[in-house]
Amino acid sequence: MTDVRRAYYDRIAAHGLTPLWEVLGALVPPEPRPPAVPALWRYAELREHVMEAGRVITAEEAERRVLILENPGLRGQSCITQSLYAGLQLILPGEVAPAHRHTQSALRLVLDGEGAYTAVDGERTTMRRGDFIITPAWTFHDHGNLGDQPVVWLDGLDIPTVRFLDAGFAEKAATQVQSVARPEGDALARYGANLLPLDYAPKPADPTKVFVYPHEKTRAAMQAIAAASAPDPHLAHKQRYVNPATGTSPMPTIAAFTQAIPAGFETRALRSTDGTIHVCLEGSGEAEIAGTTYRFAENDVFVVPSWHRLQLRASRDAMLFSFSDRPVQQALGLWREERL
Ligand code: 1HN
Repeated sequence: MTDVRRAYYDRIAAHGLTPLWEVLGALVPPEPRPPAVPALWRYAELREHVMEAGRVITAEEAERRVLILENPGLRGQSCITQSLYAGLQLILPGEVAPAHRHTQSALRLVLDGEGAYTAVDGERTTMRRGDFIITPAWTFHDHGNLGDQPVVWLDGLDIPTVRFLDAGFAEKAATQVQSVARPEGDALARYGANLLPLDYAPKPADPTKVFVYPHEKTRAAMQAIAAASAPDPHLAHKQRYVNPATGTSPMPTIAAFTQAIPAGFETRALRSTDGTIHVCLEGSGEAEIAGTTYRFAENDVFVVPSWHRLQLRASRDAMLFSFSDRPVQQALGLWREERL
């Protein structure tokens, strides 16, 4: 840079000004250049460290005893992509994670152990492996473990999105454990059985009142689909979780998907602008992300950043759960996908 320019930049800096032409290329890149990098977390290697958290702090003291899955390209920022947060939460027998609410939306995917519950706005649901559970924005939620095993699940939240918008609010509930207002299964019966109350008229961005998507049902549906049709070249068998009352994503900021890949099948490369977190629920295989191969097995988590090519191969019949910020991008007209 010339001395004339340098001196000029220094002078205007004192007035809160800086030249666009020095940063234009980085501000408006020809295609996404996410700072997040591809990464995989092997549950078999993490499990002992997660259990150790149970000896270091109680759930009550921690409020939420979670180890954050921090993207290696975004260390110190508590996120797995620029828009999403993910972590592994542990709750030990007899513990409670106290009731609170916040404007951040959360999902849980149950990975290990049984006997815990999550309560959302006065209704509990027993957490079983593979269950997809949501706590929409501003709903009170607490967790408890009435069983005799440690229970671990993956949390996914839109924390970085809400932080970016400076729209975060949070508060603790008056009591640690919410009183039970409705029996278990009530929301599924009212809103998740191809039936709706007559006076229920949700707005398009309202989260679903169905706050648990039992794995048993998802698995049965995916097996029926896989048995009835050839896999799609790019997706194998992939379905999106929906708000059954509107057909939109369960929560306005996070989309979630289930995917079945038959043993021996390899998907063609695909890339999309929504950086996506994947969890292997069943089986095993490989994810080739922008040319690097990651082997995955049960409970492993891997992240595919925006616009990175993904190819999936199953060595044993695989079932993957995944989530991303796709509904945000679609609402803003930004989402793109390329099938190669
Ligand atoms: C939260 O409320 C939970 O409810 C988990 O289990 C992780 C991370 C940041 C902020 C709130 C939960 C969270 C969280």
